Amino acid sequence: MATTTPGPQTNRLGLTLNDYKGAPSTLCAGCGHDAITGQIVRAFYEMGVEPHRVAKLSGIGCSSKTPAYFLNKAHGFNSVHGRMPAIATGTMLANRQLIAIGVSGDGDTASIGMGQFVHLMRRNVPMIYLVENNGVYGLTKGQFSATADIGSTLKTGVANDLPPVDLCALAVQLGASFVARSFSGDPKQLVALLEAAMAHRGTALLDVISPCVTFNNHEGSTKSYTAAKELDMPLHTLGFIPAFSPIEAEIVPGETRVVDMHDGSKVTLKNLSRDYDPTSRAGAMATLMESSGKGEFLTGLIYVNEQQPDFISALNLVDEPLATLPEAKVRPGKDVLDKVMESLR
Ligand SMILES: Cc1ncc(C[n+]2csc(CCOP(=O)(O)OP(=O)(O)O)c2C)c(N)n1
Ligand code: SF4
Repeated sequence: MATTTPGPQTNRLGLTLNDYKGAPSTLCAGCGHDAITGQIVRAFYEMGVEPHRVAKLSGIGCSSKTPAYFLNKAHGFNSVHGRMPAIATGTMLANRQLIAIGVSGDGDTASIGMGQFVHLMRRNVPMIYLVENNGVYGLTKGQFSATADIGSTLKTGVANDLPPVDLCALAVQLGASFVARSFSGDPKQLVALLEAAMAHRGTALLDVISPCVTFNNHEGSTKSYTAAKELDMPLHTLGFIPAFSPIEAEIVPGETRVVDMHDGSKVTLKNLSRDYDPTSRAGAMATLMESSGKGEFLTGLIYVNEQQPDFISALNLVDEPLATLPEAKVRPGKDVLDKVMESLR
């Protein structure tokens, strides 16, 4: 009797997981960044996003190389070190129909790119901003970055004595409307957060601890794989229900909190030990301060605000993306610009 081999699984667009993959990675074997890439591929596949609707953006660093390893058919721009936010802002202003994902490193964001990061967060530019946070500059061979914890040591034994920048606390303070922290070694949580970030309209910051196995995975590092696993304190177990899934799935009995996303999707948060409300900005700040004081590393959805207008709505732009707007409709029009130029001769 003839047997049929089952075909590859497909998502709601009829695409396979392979359709969301990129070039083979050239990073060190075991790098946390590659684990994150795998979850980005899965999240876009599960959400059934058309790859050509995605804009991948990055700066410079091992982390900033990773957009080459997912979504081959998406648009991509690899910018100068720390300058990805300006490019991302321009991209989204020109074409709001794109889904933007920026991948950065802790050096790229918290050191050279800090000024750009600050303004992207306060503008609430609609995009996913993912920091692959390993506490060091991986590409330039392991110097401390600004997110390294006090007392953390380099491979050589040199200790860091400067206080770390907490990117989540900074993002909440600056006005980002979705702030989460995760770990490259927790695929289930990371996929749920990525999917929720995709459904969110505004800046979704994902600060993901991603151990650098070559320069920051030794005893004495607080961002090694073992340390992250030991210190990790999940705020809640997370589930994400996209708007296209059956709605019954949302009703889970017990101490469950459901956050409604603007597109009808739901994030369900099942509290573990603490009663946590991710919609309170002051509560998010207090929780972050408390956990860093205790040396814990909190993961989960820390803050979300679905009401805050994103940068494009705040600017009151026309519905049609600027990228497709015919010249006749652009203001100031050509005749006005010609007159201005003439007056400057
Ligand atoms: C303007 C500029 N300054 C410095 C560098 C050198 N440089 C390249 S990558 C990098 C840091 C990368 O660290 P991080 O963003 O944490 O990414 P990782 O490699 O750890 O993923 C630096 C300082 C550069 N390329 N350009
Ligand atoms: S140097 Fe570190 S961050 Fe860079 S690829 Fe290797 S393990 Fe990853």
